[in-house]
Amino acid sequence: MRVDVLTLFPGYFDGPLRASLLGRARDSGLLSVAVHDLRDWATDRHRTVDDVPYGGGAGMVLKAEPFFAAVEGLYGGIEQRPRTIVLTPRGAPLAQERVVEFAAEPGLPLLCGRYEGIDERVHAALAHDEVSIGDYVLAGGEAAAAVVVEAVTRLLPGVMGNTASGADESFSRGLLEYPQYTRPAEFRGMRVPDVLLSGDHDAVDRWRTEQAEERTRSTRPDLYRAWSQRTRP
Ligand code: 6GU
Repeated sequence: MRVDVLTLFPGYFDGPLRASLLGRARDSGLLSVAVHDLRDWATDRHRTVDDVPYGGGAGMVLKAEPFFAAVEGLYGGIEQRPRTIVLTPRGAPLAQERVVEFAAEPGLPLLCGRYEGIDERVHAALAHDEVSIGDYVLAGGEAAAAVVVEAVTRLLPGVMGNTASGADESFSRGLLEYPQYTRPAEFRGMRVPDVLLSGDHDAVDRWRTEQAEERTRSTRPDLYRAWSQRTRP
């Protein structure tokens, strides 16, 4: 998988792309990420990438030209670009279903906006997907782009062995994870539930399902409603 990040803050990605899973995926050649400074495609002496909004109002808007020039430069033309993602608070909230689709693409251009916005013609002519990572305000799309890269990378064949699949299934099953424990059986007065020490695998499965349901019901009523409607129509 080839990822191209377009950003005003390339330095933002130095840490996340080297650490842990992403660092290993890149070292082994399963993932290649190139982080590009949008200013490299500005054409004036001051390398300007933003301008005042037509119609007035606060803040600056990222210009269309550098994004188009970058995509043309990187892929040899707009038409040849892979599935292109714009990271923006107006996008659809990222969910695992979409991550699975992204992971099947040969390449992903990730276009990072600033909060005030990007010229609409970038959205209209370049974006296949508009992605947000939640209902809160970030200064720009960089953190969201890092989230997309990490979520996608752990699904790439060879990156995680088979340790991903189990946990992913339980998420796509529509429930949050059940509680996990490891040794010791008692820690500072807190005991591991007896059922987990019982060796009764059916009882363990029942307990885990109950716990997952209860946890989902109390912290994610939206997921819980969808889950109960799916299994009990
Ligand atoms: Cl993708 N960008 C910004 N600026 N804020 C966000 C976001 C993205 N997703 C959630 N909040």
